[in-house]
Amino acid sequence: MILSEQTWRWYGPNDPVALADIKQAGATGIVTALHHIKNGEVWTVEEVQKRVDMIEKAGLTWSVVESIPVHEHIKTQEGNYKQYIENYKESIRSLAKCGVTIITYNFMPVLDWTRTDLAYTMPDGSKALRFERAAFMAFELFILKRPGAEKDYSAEDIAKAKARYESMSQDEKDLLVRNMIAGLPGAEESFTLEEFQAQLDRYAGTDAERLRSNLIYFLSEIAPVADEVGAKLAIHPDDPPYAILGLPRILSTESDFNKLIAAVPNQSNGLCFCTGSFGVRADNDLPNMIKRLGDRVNFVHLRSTQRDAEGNFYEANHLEGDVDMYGVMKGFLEIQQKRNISIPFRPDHGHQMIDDLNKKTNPGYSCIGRLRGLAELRGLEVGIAKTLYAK
Ligand code: DNO
Repeated sequence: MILSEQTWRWYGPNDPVALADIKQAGATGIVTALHHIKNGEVWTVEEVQKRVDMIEKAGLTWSVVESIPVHEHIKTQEGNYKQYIENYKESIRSLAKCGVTIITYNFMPVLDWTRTDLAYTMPDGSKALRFERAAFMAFELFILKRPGAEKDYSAEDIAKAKARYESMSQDEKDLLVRNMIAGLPGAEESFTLEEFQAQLDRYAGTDAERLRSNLIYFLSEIAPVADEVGAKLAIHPDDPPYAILGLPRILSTESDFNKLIAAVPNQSNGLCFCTGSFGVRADNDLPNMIKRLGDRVNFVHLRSTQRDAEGNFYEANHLEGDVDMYGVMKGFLEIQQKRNISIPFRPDHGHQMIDDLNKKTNPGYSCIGRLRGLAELRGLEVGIAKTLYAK
């Protein structure tokens, strides 16, 4: 019986959650990145090895990189993008030399994940991350004032956005701007409003097809290197999984991912199956998707969201919300038995709760909420595995 590898995201030495805490949470693998190295630069063997040693000293293993950021110029194929791709290859080689062979990345233009509210109070007093559509539209239409944005919305939406904008105090507006563009943890960039609009403008000539072909070019360059050194790539889906801010999005569904595999069938070309990102779309059938894509799943993020009819969603407890976590876990176990390997997962995000409510934490990445998530997921996994596979 093969069980998955329990991992935990750690933001490095400045993370308020220490490696020793992670050990107590019962995870064995660390998911991290060299956040101090500038986007686009090479991760040298020396820097990688230093981090490996730090993690191993705590009795843990560096299992997954999340992420080597993809430089914006690679996404739009401008400027020095060829050099940045060479640097990316070099980083993959350095990691593999130090035994770190699962590499997560994303190809979302400008922003990584996006939420409007980082402290949405749940009925039990814990705080969750939330995407509120009216607040998002208010930001886009009335704060950022993105040229042409009105064309993406109905008159009814615009009226809702206006009412929402008018209901906000200046402090609430400032907070919304910060939440949107000052960079959630893991996002490597943060901007002022002017810089942000300038970044969006860079995509004027890059529609979804163009972005996809730039991703395919990038993959066709790096996947052979990953194959050669025994590394596995894991692209993270779009979050939220649809186009926003007039930017193209190309990894929101199963068919988006299948297009990448058809174009770049290399063994190393794979997926980070994120139930929280994919799960925001009701048309993504997660338990069947994980089974069908199973041969290409190199890493898994487990979390659930709760949608409503307005297009809002918040992050639910791991076993609640819209995601059929039982079905996903069953599929996940099945693919591991079939492939005869243990695949890492991490409890993705968690509510800020209990003592963490009084601490400064990384939004979504406080300790206790993720500890709860991991404990629930671990129990679910063992329960299913013993029922199905124990002899
Ligand atoms: C958010 C994360 C993302 C993810 C990147 C992967 O919590 O899931 O920031 O790490 O998109 O490149």
